[in-house]
Amino acid sequence: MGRVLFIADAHLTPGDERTFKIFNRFVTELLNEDAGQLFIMGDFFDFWFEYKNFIMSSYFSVLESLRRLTNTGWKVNFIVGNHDFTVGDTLQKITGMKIYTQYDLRHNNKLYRLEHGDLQMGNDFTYHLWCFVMRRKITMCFWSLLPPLVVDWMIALIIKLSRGVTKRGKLRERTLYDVMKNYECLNGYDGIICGHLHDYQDFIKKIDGCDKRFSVIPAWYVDAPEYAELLDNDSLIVHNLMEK
Ligand SMILES: [Mn+2]
Repeated sequence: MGRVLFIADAHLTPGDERTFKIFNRFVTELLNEDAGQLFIMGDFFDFWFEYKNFIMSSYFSVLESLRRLTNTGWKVNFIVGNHDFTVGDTLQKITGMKIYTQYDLRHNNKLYRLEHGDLQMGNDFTYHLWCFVMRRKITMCFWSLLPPLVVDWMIALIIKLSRGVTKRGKLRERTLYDVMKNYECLNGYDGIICGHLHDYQDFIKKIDGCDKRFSVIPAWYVDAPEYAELLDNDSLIVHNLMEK
């Protein structure tokens, strides 16, 4: 069995050709090795709204890369983020990826809870209310009635404004353990692996006398395209595609 890899928060933006190219290069390298598992930990797209019959052409090359990966046997699992929570059947069909809001990863006799992480960020009521409204079917229906370009423009604006709501700048300085308020969701798990916070973290903390792991996959930046690998011995290491 091949490697277990993670990438998070690539925030691919239409027109951002450099980031697309680097991601495609990453995929080309993976195609030369034994098929493994790739977990895309959310916010892969800076914005994705899923239509039945429309896909932004800017994303074609990346979607094609993902399709090549799954065709060669790689298991690609896409865990939705706060920028791309509308992904669904269309993306799944085109790429062969599987889409999850949360995934249970069994590895080396351990069970890890994988999720993007935004919903674990404390008790920010405004943010949870925001997610509740945005992720309703009725809200989705409203968006889908509008022309794609209008939605594109409106969502870009909302994302810009919502950066204040998620208090991203502040979160970056804190650890996943500190910002999480609901440790009960870790009952039955050996730990949690997230994205969203952008900086690599890997800590063991005691919760009710049990060791729990708190890991954050670093964001994939164009200048530092980092991805993580969970090794057989359970350590989580970070690779930089540019430092090979
Ligand atoms: Mn996020």
